[in-house]
Amino acid sequence: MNMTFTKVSKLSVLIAISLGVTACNKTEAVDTPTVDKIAEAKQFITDAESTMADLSIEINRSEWIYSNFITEDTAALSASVAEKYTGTSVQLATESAQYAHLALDPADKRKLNILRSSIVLPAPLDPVKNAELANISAELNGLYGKGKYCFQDGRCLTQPELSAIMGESNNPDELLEVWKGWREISKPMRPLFEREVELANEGAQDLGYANLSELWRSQYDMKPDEFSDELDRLWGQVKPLYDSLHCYVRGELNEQYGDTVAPATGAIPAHLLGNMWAQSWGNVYDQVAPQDADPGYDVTELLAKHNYDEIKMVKQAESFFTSLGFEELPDTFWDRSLFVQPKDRDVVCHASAWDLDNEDDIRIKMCIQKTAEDFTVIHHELGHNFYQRAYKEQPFIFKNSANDGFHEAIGDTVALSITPNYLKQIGLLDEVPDASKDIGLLLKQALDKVAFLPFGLMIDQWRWKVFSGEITPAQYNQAWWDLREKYQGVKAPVARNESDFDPGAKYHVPGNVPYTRYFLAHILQFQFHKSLCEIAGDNGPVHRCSIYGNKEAGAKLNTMLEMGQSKPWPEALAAVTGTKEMDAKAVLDYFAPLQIWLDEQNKTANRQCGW
Ligand code: X8Z
Ligand code: ZN
Repeated sequence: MNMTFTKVSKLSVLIAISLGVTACNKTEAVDTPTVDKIAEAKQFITDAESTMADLSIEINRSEWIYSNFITEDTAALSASVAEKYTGTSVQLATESAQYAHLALDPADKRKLNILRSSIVLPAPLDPVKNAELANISAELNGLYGKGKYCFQDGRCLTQPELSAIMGESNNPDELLEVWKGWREISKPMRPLFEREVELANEGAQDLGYANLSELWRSQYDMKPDEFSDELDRLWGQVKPLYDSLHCYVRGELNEQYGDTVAPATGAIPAHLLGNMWAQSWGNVYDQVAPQDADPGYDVTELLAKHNYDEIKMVKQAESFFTSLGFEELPDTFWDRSLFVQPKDRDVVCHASAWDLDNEDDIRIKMCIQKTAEDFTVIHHELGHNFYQRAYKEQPFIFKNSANDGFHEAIGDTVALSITPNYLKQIGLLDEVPDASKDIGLLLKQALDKVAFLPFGLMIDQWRWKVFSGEITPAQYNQAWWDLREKYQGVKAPVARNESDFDPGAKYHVPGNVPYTRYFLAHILQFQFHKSLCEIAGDNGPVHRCSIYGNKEAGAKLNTMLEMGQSKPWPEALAAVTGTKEMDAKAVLDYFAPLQIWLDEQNKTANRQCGW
C-alpha cells in the first residue's frame, strides 16, 4: 500500500499471475539458455509490476477505510485484503530469487532486489499462518487507534487530546496521570505483538534472511551490518551535542520542579519533556528558554491570532511547496483527506500521507491540532505527497523514496524554512527578531530536532534485538527502558514491570512501521537544507535561511524526488547535495552557536553532565 509508512510494502504486492508462472519457471531453470532466461526474467518483472500496481490500489483503499472507520467489520475486511497481498508478495519475493544470478541490466536487478527485500511484515508461506498474521496486524492497529484514557470525572480522551495535555501542562501530577493512563492501552497488545514477531520472523526466514532484523536492515543499498555501523557512526557525530542539550534541559527542569520531581543528576523522568514519548521537547521551550535571547513569539499563538483553522494551516503549507515550483494539490486531495478528528467514530489519528492510486489521488489523514507542532507535521505530511507525485512516472517498483529516510526528510526540510522572515512574509509575524535572539530560535529547534535523535535510533535498536531473539518476551519492557536510558538518558517516572508493554504505546510498534527512517531523516534534512540554501544563494546563517519562493532550489529538489527509488540512495543524495555520504556535520554546523552557548551555561551552573 502506498501509505508513506507501509507496513506491508506496496513493492511486495504482486499476485496470482506469477503463481502459475512459478512452477514452469522452476522446472526450466536448469537447461534454458541464459538469453531465454533473461527474457523470462524481464517478463516476470513486467507482469509483476502491472499486477502489483492493481493490487496496491485495493489494499490502499481497504486500509484507508479501516483507519478512517475502525470497526470489527472494517478490521476483518482489511485483514482479508492484507492476507491476499502478503501471500502474493511473499510468493513473488520467493520467485524473484531464481533470477537473482542473471546478468540483467542494473534497473531490472534493482527491481528484483527490491521485490525480495522490501516486505516489512513477511508472512510464512503457510497460508494459515499468513491469515493469522494479517488478523493480528489489523487488531494491533485497531487497539492503538481506539485507545483512550478516561479520567475519574468520566472524560475519555484520545491520543492527540492526551498529547495536547502533555504539551501544555506543567503540573507534574497531571502529567504523570496522563503518561500512565495512555500506557494502559498497550497492555493487551503484548501477546499479539509476541506472536506477530514469531510469525514474521518465520516469514523472513522463508525468504532466506536470518530474521526480521536482517530483512529490515537490508533496504539501504549496503550490507545489513554495514548499515548498523553507519548508524553508530552518525549517532557518534551528534551525541556530544545531545549530551549538552540533555544537561541543560535537566538542569533547568530541576530548578523549576525541584529534586523530588526532576533530579539534577541521572536520567530525566519521561513525563516532564512536553511529549507523550519524550521524543521531541519543543513544548518545554518556555520552561527552559534563555532569558535574554527569546525571540518573543509563539507560532501556536500567531496561528490563533490570525484565525488559522485546520484547512488554512494545510493551505499555507501547500503554498510553500507551490512557491518552489510544485503544482498545486488536486481537488481530490481537499475532498478526500481527513483533517479534523471526527467525534462520532474511532479513527487512527496518527498523521499519515497516502497515495491511493499511484498517480494523483494523494491525501493526508490527520487529527490536526491548531498548534505550531502540527503546523510542522502538516509540512511533513505534504512532503510525502509531493514526493509521491514527483515519482509517479517511475515504474511501479521504483515509486518510492531513495531510502525510507528520504521520504521522511522532505517535508521536514521544507519546514526548516519556517523562519521569522518567512512568518513575516506570509503575514503571521509583525517584527523579525534581531540576531541577538538566535540562541532562543536555535534552542527551540534543538529541542525538537536534536532531542529526537536518540529516540529515532532506539526504537529499532529495541525491535531489532526483539526480532533476533536477543531480547526475549520476558524482557520486553525492561529492555525498552534500558535502551531509553542508554540512548536518551530518560527514565520511566514510576516503576514499570512486565505486565506493562510500553513500546506498544508508540504508534509505530503496533503499526509495524520501521522507525530508523526518522533518525536518518533528522540527519538528511539538515544536509538538504544546507545545500538548498546554497543553491538559493542564501549566504547568511543557515538557521535563518528560508528557501521560500526559490524556484532553483525547488527544481533541484524535484530532480531528486523524480528519481524515486530508481537509483541507489547515494546517487539521489548527490543530486541535491553533491555528496554520496550521509553526514551529521550539517546538524553540528546548524547548531554550532547553540552548542557553545549550552556548554557555557552548563559550566556556569556547575552542572555534572551525563547520566
Ligand atoms: O510518524 C511520524 C509522521 C508520520 S510518517 C507524523 N513521525 C514520527 C513520529 O511521530 O513519531 C514524524 C516524526 C517522527
Ligand atoms: Zn512521515
